[in-house]
Amino acid sequence: MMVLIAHAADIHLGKSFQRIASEERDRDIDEAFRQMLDFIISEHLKILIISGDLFDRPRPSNFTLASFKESVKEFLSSGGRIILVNGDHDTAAESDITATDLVSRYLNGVYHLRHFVKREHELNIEEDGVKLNFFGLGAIRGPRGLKQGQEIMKRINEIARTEQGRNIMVSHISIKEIFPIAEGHSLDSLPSNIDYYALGHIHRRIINNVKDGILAYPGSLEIISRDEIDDWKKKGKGFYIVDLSSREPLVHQVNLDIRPQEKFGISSEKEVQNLVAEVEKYLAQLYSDKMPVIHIELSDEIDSIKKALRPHVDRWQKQGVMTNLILNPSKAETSSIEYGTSGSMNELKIVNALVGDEHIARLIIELKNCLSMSDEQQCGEIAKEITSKKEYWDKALKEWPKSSAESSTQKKNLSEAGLGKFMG
Ligand SMILES: [Mn+2]
Repeated sequence: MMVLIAHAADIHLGKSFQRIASEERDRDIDEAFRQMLDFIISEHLKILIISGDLFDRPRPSNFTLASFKESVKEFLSSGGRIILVNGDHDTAAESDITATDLVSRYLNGVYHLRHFVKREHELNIEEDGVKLNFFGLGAIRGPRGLKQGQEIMKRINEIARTEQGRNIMVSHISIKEIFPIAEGHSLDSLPSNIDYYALGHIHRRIINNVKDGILAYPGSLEIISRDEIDDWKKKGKGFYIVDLSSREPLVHQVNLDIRPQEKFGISSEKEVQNLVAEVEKYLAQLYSDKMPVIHIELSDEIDSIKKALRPHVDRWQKQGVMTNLILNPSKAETSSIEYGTSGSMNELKIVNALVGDEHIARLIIELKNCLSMSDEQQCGEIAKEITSKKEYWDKALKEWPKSSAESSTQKKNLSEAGLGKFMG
């Protein structure tokens, strides 16, 4: 007899790829999710773990919620169960209930573990005579997140020790040793007596032996950021099927058929013909029934390159290729690989480079995080603090009118050239 469960993470339902500005591209996430569920149903699996970031926002649109319900209908009605924790993307302010709470309240078979220790009354799962114990640790926002996470993991450690069967920790956290540029927990601080650490947050695929168990990040289900293209080429995108029949879990990687993506770079007008040839070669060799997304990074001579590229970009678009021109990628481009929950060093660096004041930069990041959690009162306080820095604003306002006038002319030229739509 086999004890098999599916494990996915970082699905980001409802994500809109603003830069590509195509409804078809936005639908890819839903399609990947459905592809996964079809596979799980055809393999007769009954348990799907989602380790956070099921939704891209704490308040997804009604359309996204309805589409989720439609996607999981067949799996749930055939006796399937979905076990969730919140990720940093679908965590709301304390005062609000999250979309994951909503779907677990109103859909039978969906369980939201929250930060928790064990709920026998809700989750008494036995597969082929093996008891499965699920322990949850969702994303915790704010500066105390790591510390609270440590406390929850200590409790998990104590309870897991006394359990029979298989212990599965479902969590949305970053691990320092695996992803050093973000703040995270150390491998050492993870609870012991766990057979399978079902993790989410890092969008790459990782499988490691840790303590007495296996730690696994299935990675994001689709390519969420272009930083993930290299990992997708090496390891694919999709989810895991985990065999818990024996004490040592066996992890099988399942790859989904997703839209191909490729990155190109150019820094001089002289390289345009080369670049066009390179792109044409890539398109000709592509083996996929989906048209690709191509990202082109322009790092210098931007205006002249844009102009020279325009007819080619138009032609590719007409063929159905989705293009994303990135201007000055090193200067202003933020990366959507997941960072720590209280803002990352990279994010701070980027905002600081724009505003030239680290304290203001920290406040702006805090305000951004606050607004995405929809806690209006707290956001108001942060906004007040930002606007009260009189010295900074006096200086900044003297310097700003010039640069904002420049950028509005640039915008106008872009839309006249018809290129605006590629740069959304
Ligand atoms: Mn994520």
